[in-house]
Amino acid sequence: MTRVVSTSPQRPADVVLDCPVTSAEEVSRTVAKARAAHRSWARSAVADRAAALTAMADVVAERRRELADLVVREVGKPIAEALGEVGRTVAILRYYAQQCFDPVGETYPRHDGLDFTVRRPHGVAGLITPWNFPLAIPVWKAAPALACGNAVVLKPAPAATGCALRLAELFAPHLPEGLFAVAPGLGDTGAALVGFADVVSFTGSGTVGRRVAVAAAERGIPAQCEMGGLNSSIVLPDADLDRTAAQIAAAAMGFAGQKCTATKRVLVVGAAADFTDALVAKIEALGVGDPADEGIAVGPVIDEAARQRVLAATDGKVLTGGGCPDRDGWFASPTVVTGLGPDAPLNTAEVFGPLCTLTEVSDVDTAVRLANAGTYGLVTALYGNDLGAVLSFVDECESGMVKVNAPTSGVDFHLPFGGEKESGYGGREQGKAALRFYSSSRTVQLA
Ligand code: UN1
Repeated sequence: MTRVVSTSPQRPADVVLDCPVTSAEEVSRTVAKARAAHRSWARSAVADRAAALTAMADVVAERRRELADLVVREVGKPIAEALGEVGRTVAILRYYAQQCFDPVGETYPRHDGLDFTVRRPHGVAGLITPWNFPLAIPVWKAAPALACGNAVVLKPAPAATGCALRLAELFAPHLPEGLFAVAPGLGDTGAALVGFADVVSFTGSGTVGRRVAVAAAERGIPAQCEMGGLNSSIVLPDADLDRTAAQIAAAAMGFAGQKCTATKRVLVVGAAADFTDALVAKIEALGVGDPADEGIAVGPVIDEAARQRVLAATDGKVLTGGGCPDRDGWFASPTVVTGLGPDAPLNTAEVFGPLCTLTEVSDVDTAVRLANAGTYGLVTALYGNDLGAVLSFVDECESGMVKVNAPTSGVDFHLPFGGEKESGYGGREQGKAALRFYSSSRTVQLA
């Protein structure tokens, strides 16, 4: 029988979790139980829902170190970022606890009656999540779903299933039975979940995301898919060299570049020599090694296949990196390459790893055109102080999120998150946008 096995990327012999996959029949039963739990949850007082989300926040905060250590062990995220992720998870839960009290709906008064809208939960939210934010992504989907009165069935990425099961254990005492369930598994389990849930939210690859969207459309249920990026950072001649290089180094290489928001293309307007030297120096100064050690910014990639993909994709003139550091585990060296045309594979498809391209371009319009080229549209950053260039960039850029003098990676949970084109489908996540996604509007007319 196929099993879900997750191992530590820095110590591949360390098996973090080994459990059976959830069969389609089990998924069906779990969803049915969740739907029953949702019915009374949807009728509960908003104060009770807020209290449950607050208790979930408190338990994550109490277990901060334990959870961060598990993230480090299971997915190889450097400890500083893992602690940051736990903090973000707590903040998301508190934010949606607060949102429970917000007014919803519209009123249309009439002298002889009243028309208004209310929002209703969908039922069971099927969540399919990646391994790279093993706490924050499940929670930024689950918290608004629960706040709206839905139940949740979570199918985590196999490589991060240990984190998901631990979250479920910690949440269990604070939620009605069956309201938050985890269905460990591979693709078949995810497909079964899309087949039974009432609303689906997915983060992962474009190939799977498109399948999820089609399957959801066939069932007539709402779906939201976040599917990666090939994010550019554009550097204008007047950008603060040191600060910009430091931010791009972290955005490209932090957590070994394994974020859908990571910078994959650096577009330098004008002569690139000084900026290139500064960027290479910042990247070479990043600590590479055991993600459990403080001060390490770049740990391993998730598995051997990911490392092989990084090595195979390395192309062009290598400015720094190339190859692997001499250590056990799935390490690849932080790598910057240059001299590649806009249609080269590395400038057109996302490689999840510590690898980015650098290209010198003559002017800002060309940079924005290159950033817009291709099928992705998640996040683009511009570094510089020319207000006219900034405003035209904000206007012309074809991505869901635009950053000015700020890194492509790193998101604020109270702001809408999501991409254009093949990066995102079905609307934004997080913030108030998520509350709209996890509920539907009902129009009421009182004559
Ligand atoms: C971040 O940049 O902090 O899967 C979050 C991802 C994104 C989340 C990025 N959905 O990498």
